Amino acid sequence: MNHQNSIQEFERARKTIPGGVNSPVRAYKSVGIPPVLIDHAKGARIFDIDGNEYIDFVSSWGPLILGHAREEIVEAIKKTAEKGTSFGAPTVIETQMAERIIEMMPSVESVRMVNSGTEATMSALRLARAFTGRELVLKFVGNYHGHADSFLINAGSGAMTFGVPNSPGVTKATAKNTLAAPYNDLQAVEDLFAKTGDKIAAIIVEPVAGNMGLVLPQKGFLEGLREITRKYGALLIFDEVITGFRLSRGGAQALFGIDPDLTTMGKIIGGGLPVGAYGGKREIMETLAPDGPVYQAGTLSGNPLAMAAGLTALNILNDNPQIYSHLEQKAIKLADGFRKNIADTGTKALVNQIGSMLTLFFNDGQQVTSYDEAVASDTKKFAEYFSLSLENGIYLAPSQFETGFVSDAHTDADIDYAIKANREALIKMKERE
Ligand code: KE4
Repeated sequence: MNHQNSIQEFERARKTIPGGVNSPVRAYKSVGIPPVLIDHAKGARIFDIDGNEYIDFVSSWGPLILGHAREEIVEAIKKTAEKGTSFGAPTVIETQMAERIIEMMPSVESVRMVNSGTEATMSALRLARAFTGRELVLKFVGNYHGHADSFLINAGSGAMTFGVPNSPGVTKATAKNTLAAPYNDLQAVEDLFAKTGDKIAAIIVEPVAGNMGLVLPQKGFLEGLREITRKYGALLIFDEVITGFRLSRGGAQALFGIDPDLTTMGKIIGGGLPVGAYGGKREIMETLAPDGPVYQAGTLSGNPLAMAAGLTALNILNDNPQIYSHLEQKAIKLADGFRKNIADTGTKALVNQIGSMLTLFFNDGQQVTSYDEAVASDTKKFAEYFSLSLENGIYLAPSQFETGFVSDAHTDADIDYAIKANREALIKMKERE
C-alpha cells in the first residue's frame, strides 16, 4: 500500500500539533510506523488519504457501534444543525436523552450530560467525595478513566498502595488521595478497606476492562466490590464509558446484574459526536448544583447537535435489541477464527472476547486476567502483526493494550476476510522467526 500522503501530512501536522495528534494513541508510537490519516468512512469501512480501504475494528475507540456515517444519525445531525447547534439553554431533546438513558441503564435515576468521558469520571469523583464527605478513591491498575489528575495514578509501592503520579504535572498531593489495587484482586481491596475504609469515598472500576487490552472480571469480583463498598459506606462507580450500551442495552451492569451507585458514560451516547454523562441514584445526583452544593458545569453540555446524534443511536439500539446478539455472534466467530489460526500456526497468543469486544494478546500464558499478565505480552510481535494487518486492509487499534470492536455494520464477509488476514499475518510472522 502507498502511504505517501499520510507520511507527508503527518510531518506537516507535527509542526503545529503536539506529536501531530490530538490524542496520543493516534500517533502509532507503540507500533513504530507513521500513522495513516483518515479521509472518510462508511459502515465498517474506513479510507485513508492515500485512497487505501480498510475494515475498521477501532470504531473511533468504541462510539461507532452502528458503523460510520449511519444514515439515521447523519440525517438527525443535518436536520438539527439547520435549527442551530447550541444555545446554552435548556432544550427538550436533553430531557428526551436523559429519559432514554434512564430507561436503558438500570441503576441510573438521574443523569447529567457532559462533553467527554474524562469530564464524566472527574465529576463523578467530585460528587462521590462530596456525598460521602471522604477524600480517598480506589482505582485499579490498568484501568483508564480519562486524563483527570486523580486517575493518572499508578499503584504505589508499600502496604497502603498509595498512588504515584504516572504523568508529570500530577501532584503528589493529588496522588496521595488515590489508592490503586490489582484488577480482579478482591483480597487486595478487602485489605485496603480494612486499613482505611472509613476514608474511601468510592471505588471506580471498568466493569469489563478495555484499557489494558480486554480483561474480563473474574467470577465474584464485581459482586465483591459491591459488598465491600456497601459494608464500608463507600460508593461504587462503574466506568461504563466503553461498556455502556455496548455490552448490552443496559451495559455491563445489566449484563452482570450489579447495581452501582454512579455510572459514567461516553462514546456510544454521542453517536460519534463529543458527549459524556454521569448518573446514578437520585439522592446522590440531587447534591449537584444548582439544587445542591456540588459544582459542575459545561458550555456545550447537552448541546442539541450532540444530543440528536446520541439519542438517535440510543433509540436504534433500544428499539433493535437483536443487534446485541448479532454483534456477539460476529465477535465470537472472529475470536474463534483467530484461536484456530493461533493453534494451526503454533503462535504464542490468546484471545479475550465478550460481547462485541475482543483483544488478541501476543502472550504465552494460559490466560490474561490481570494487568501483570497483560503487560507480559510481546508488544514487538503485536507491532509486527499490526503492520501486516494494516497492509492487508485491516484497521486495528495501534496498541496491544486496547480493545477491538465489532459494529452492526460488519458483515459476515468482513469477519471471514479478517480471519483470513489474521491467518496470513500469523503465517508470515512464523516464517520470519
Ligand atoms: P474521553 O475523555 O477520552 O472521552 O474518555 C475517557 C475514558 C474514560 N473511561 C474509559 C473506560 C475510557 O476507555 C476512556 C477513553 N478511552 C480511550 C481508549 N481506550 C480513548 C482513546 C484516546 O484516548 O484517544
